Amino acid sequence: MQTEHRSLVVAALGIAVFVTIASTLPIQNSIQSALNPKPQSHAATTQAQTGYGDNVFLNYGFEDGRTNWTFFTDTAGVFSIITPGSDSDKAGQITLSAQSNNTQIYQQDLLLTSGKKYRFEFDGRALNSNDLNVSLYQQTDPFTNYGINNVSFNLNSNWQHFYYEFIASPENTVLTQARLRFVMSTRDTYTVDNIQLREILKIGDINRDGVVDVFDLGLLVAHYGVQITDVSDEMTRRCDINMDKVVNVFDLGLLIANYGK
Ligand SMILES: [Ca+2]
Ligand SMILES: [Ca+2]
Ligand SMILES: [Ca+2]
Repeated sequence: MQTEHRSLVVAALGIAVFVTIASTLPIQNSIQSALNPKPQSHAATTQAQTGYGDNVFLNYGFEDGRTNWTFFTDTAGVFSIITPGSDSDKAGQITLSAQSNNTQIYQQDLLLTSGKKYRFEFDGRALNSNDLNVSLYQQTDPFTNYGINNVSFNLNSNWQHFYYEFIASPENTVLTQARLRFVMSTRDTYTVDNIQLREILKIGDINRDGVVDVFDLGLLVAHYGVQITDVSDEMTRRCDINMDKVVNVFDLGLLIANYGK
């Protein structure tokens, strides 16, 4: 086992050196363009992309009104459908007219597979720039967290696109009863649209073009050794394939294991 691991590291580093050299050659331009990630366009969020599975949410953009979404408030709050949405006809809006300890919209019966990597995304805004907190958990007792644990998203009065990537947990379980909820507590008007949760299909496909190849390796090498912090950009985060907060040999090993796929 130890020997196998060492061999992998040696092989990985060999390829890393190759890519470092290759990046000084004409291929540099291609690697550079891959380094400039495509903007988080709204168009990209409304259709399946290569390298992603299907969106697990139904009525993800509120075009069917409130269908599939459940609203709860312990105070004076209203869930309504407004128009226009961020890039479509409709969006979901929660108007909270008092401080609340428990106001939420959620969708449940979401199907996930533990150990798989997922990307959660949505468009959001809040008139007075308050936070939305998101959790993904088992909808029944014991309410096990499935990978998004009360994560705060800082909304402001303009539409912004947010995302969060995670590995569904716990291990070795089919998560048939997942619920994702948005929780809001401060008096404000919150609007959300294009809510997505999709499996990232190809481990190591850092630039998300559907194949794991030299361009992904180039990106990983370019970010090699970088620690992931709250301010890290998306591409740096993607290079940390195993999500242990540093781009290192383990990420390289995962990429190489999937190389050419
Ligand atoms: Ca919409
Ligand atoms: Ca790729
Ligand atoms: Ca890592």
